[in-house]
Amino acid sequence: MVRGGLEDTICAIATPVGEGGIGIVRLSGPRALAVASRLVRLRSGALLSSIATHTLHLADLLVPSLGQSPTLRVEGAPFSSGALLDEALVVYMKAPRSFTAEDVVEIQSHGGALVLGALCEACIVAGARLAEPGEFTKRAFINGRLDLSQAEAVLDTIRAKSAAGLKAAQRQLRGELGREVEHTRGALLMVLAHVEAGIDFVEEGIAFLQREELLRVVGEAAGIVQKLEATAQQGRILREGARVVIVGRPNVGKSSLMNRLLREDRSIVTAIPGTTRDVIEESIIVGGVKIRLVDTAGIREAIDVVEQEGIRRTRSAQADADLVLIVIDGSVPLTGEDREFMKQAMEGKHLAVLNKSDLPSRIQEDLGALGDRAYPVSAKTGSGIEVIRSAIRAELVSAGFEASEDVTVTNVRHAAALRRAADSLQQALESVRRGMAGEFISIDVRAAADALGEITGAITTDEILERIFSEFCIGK
Ligand SMILES: Nc1nc2c(ncn2[C@@H]2O[C@H](COP(=O)(O)OP(=O)(O)OP(=O)(O)O)[C@@H](O)[C@H]2O)c(=O)[nH]1
Ligand SMILES: [Mg+2]
Repeated sequence: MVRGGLEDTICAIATPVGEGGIGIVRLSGPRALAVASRLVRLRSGALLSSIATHTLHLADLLVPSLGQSPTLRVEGAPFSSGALLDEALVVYMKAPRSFTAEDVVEIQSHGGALVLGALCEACIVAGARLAEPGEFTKRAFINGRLDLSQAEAVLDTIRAKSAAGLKAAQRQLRGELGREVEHTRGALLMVLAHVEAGIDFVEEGIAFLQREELLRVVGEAAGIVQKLEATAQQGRILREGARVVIVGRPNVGKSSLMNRLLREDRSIVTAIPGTTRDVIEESIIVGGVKIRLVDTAGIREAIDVVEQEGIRRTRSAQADADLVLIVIDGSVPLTGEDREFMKQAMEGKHLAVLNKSDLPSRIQEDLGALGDRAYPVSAKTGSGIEVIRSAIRAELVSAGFEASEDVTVTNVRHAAALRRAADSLQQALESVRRGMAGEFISIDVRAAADALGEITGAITTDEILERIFSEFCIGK
């Protein structure tokens, strides 16, 4: 990992652009105090270098001696050496007790864009360099103050759009995710050491780790990883909403159900099978959860090209649904198409809706596994719709989740790494069960440990760091 650049002292405006009562310019790096000393004159007359760490001091900010460099220009207007820029409060935070774990000086001046811009310029003249996006947080990570998941939580905290999102980011910022992941990775590395020792000594026939013990430790790790991964899905649904797709054969009342749930006539309803030919999407809030409801074309042997395309879209919508509502017309006997549907949809998360309950039921047969999860409704009269609403919500957000204080994974990168770790651990468990050689087991355990290491940054590449920190803005 490139640790270069740390010898530079960086500066940036740390507060948002625009007018504010105060604005902050932050300096971090080995020369933070020296740079600040060139523009800060304490009102007390003391030297900046003599103040106690973490104490606040009133000061005048002066344009530093410009030497050979051209005049400092603020919006075209020249400021010469020694000119007064503003008055400010200045705080020095001695390494390592600062956000970056380096020497930090924060200058709190008035919050105008011009003042802050000039102040930043003055810091650069005095020897600092403008920070790159996310560079302060990156330094905190490189200096070991934060693990990578915590660094990302800084960004999530800044960007949080909902109370649930903020809560999750704060837990991650406290390092809870990092600790759980590192603990699991540690267990896997222990397994790895044993298994690899076993490989080396296989001739002597020494079993370094009993098979049962191996299954137990790897199984436990797999359980933790899966649990974390599950929270990622829940977290995403709470933050971004869920996609609920309505499917069923033509004319069963999909569009009518959609309109009922939306409480508006969004989708066209007619008695002609094959009315809906495209995917129709609309958002609703159900019990505080945002839902993107999707009405689709009924699936049957398509009559024309338009319908074929509609059906293709139905299938793709169904494939990336968080929940599928299978609509069945209860007023006519089940058809082969209905059964086909039920079979497919049951592979993922689904609810069965027995529509047209205002008409006499003609479904005599057993609905199979759908039976106890089939909700009778009438899209025509509205009966049963509220039950469907709460069932949808209950399917999407498990009861214990919102109340729980457990670690929640909210970051897409973390979720992807957990997915990979979970897959590798399943693979490893399979190999152990089948009595495969240690080499095979260790490959997968290693892959899982590495995937977990990416979350905390224990294992990481410059490319990953680059991508993560470039999402930050300058000053963070
Ligand atoms: N009696 C009764 N009729 C209904 C009910 N729901 C829908 N219908 C009727 O069934 C017919 C088809 O309704 P749609 O909502 O267009 O059905 P769809 O599944 O969207 O049909 P396609 O878009 O063609 O796939 C219409 O004539 C509706 O009035 C219901 O609950 N009871
Ligand atoms: Mg329709």
